[in-house]
Amino acid sequence: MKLNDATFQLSVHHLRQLPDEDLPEIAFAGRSNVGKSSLLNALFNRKNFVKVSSQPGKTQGLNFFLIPGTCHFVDLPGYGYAKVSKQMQAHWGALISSYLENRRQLRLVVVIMDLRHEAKQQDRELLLWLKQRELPSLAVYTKADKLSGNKRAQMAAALDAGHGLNPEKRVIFSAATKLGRDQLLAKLEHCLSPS
Ligand SMILES: Nc1nc2c(ncn2[C@@H]2O[C@H](COP(=O)(O)OP(=O)(O)OP(=O)(O)O)[C@@H](O)[C@H]2O)c(=O)[nH]1
Ligand SMILES: [Mg+2]
Repeated sequence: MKLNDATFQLSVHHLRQLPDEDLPEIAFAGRSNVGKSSLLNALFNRKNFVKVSSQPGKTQGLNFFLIPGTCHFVDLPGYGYAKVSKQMQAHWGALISSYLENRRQLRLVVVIMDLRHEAKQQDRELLLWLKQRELPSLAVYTKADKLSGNKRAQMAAALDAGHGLNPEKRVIFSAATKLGRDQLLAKLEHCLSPS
């Protein structure tokens, strides 16, 4: 995957703005502020290419990044941020769910969680919702740099149990140290390869 050639393509706020190319898409979802945009920067090996903020609710709209000839990465707005108005939350929710539900090009939804937190209801609901729709998902436990080795293994096991995930189906990651980057890229490439 030629990540060095990646470019930002567009930010989608309405379904009619979705690109009509046939390229496969990989979407990155998760709670607000969990580190979705930082994970993309780590994959692209670039700082601040995707806008990151310590304030939740930074990413608005569905941001499409083009990896020429290969795929689109789609950075989704985070869910579960209470300070965004109910109306905005409803609009985002509707936009994201209709995108996930109807998008023919979608190959994989990467569901990003904070390794320091216990299994959250919203993540569980998203994973279940994806499973019911037979949409492939991959869990990533990020911010691993914030925990010691022992604690990492302990929290990862708790998240696996909380979400009923096989350790084969998730990656422990850090955008700060790039831990797990190669493993994650291998899994993304695998899902794009024709079966
Ligand atoms: N130490 C550490 N900090 C991280 C990591 N990933 C993200 N952060 C920090 O977490 C905060 C949120 O990161 P973002 O990448 O903007 O999170 P997001 O999920 O895209 O947030 P929204 O777009 O608001 O939903 C920023 O302050 C990042 O620097 C990580 O792996 N390690
Ligand atoms: Mg973001």
